[in-house]
Amino acid sequence: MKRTHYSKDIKPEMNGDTVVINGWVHEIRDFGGLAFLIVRDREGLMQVTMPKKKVPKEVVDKLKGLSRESVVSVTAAVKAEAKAPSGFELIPSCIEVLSLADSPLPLDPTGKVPAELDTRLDARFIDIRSPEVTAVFIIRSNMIKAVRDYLCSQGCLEIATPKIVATATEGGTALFPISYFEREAFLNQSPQLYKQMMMAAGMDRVYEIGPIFRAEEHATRKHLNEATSIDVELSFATHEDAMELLENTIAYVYQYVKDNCEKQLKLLNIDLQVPKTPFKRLKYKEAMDIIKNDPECAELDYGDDLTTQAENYLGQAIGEHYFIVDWPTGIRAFYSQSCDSDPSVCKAFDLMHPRMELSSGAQREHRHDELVMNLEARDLNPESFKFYLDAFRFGMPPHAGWGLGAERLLQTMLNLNNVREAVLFPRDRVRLTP
Ligand code: ATP
Ligand code: AMO
Repeated sequence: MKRTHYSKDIKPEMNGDTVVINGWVHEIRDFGGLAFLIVRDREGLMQVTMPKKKVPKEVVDKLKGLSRESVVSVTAAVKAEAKAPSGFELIPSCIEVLSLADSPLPLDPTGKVPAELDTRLDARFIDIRSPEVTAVFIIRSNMIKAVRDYLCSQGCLEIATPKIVATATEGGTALFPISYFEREAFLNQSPQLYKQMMMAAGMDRVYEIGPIFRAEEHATRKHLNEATSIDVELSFATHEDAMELLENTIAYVYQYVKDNCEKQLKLLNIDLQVPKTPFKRLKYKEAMDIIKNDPECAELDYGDDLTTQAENYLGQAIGEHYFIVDWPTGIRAFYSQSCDSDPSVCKAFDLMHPRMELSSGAQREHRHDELVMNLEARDLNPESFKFYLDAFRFGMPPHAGWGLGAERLLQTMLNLNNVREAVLFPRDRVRLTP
């Protein structure tokens, strides 16, 4: 049963070698004298060919009662065969049935019978078996590895911060309360306060890839209630430095996926174009001037946050990744630093993909007294932020950073219709299982 090869590692040149493969029964085709068993593993499909005269009877007999999606281990000889899909077929000397699958199946992983996303998510473990869905998650794994490799290469240390917290950080969305012994606590919306505190701790450049929780009430194609955030914070850095690291991270990830996931991209029919850096920087005011041309955004004024319609209109006008900079101070989080020359504008930015916002960031207010004023201006109580504010009293370097939604990055890279397709087990307004 010990696997010797994944499907992708078997080559026609191995003609005559004996291999052990493990996987699921993707298809059974029995033509009397000749039967084919298509076995699928994580990496692809393999054809097990059984000319009944040449294969021992006890092996052929294993086909009786064998159902699709059963788990098998097959010991077989490799035979180069130009007519087989991968240029080889496997002639079995032993088939072990490790787990017999019930029927009917809740879902067809061969994709021949299409299913709605909801039905797919209900039977997610079997949905993920389909080669296209597996490909999405192989790419996700590569994407996360690329982010780690790149941020490490840029001198960032990986950190882990608490997910059970006492305060909100992102004003716009609601918190999930939990009971924490006799006190009220919340699931974290962002590692914001903690990554900033790591600047006071002297960690200099940090990143975290971790869960964030947001009580978004509505169902959209880009919002999850549990998402993965890629967070970065850099000391002695400006928002310009943070934007540069962000655009380079995006370009690196695209290039890495293009180079390492060729097979998966092909399966998903994606011709991945690595975005060119530097990305366009559009001032919020300039963005508003463009949006004004859209009659559906007529009610939007300077000082408003961008609606989904406005984001879409802008995205179509620009057509590639871009930054929106120079935001009105009033609509950005308290930790953003305003511009010295004009405090009504702040050093915050959003990274946009034509389809949606991918990331937000800013140069932070690192001066204690100004930070307290920012909190008060937003009717937030500095007392609730004492543990955070203390970090600004005993030596806090200037710093900047960003948060990038991993699912949105994957969704836009692979042109997935719904952000739920970028998560194994999405959590939304109605979905708590599986
Ligand atoms: P962020 O979480 O950084 O705010 P976002 O892309 O969700 O990122 P928002 O500013 O929250 O950006 O939202 C942009 C627009 O998306 C909103 O103006 C609103 O039109 C729409 N939107 C945001 N949240 C929801 C939601 N939960 N349901 C429906 N629409 C939403
Ligand atoms: P923000 O609230 O913009 O900023 O979040 C950063 C990024 O996280 C992703 N994201 C989500 N993805 C899916 N579903 C959601 N409900 C969801 N909410 C957020 C988006 C978004 O751009 N503390 C700041 C970051 C910073 O300044 O460093 C923050 O959390 O891709």
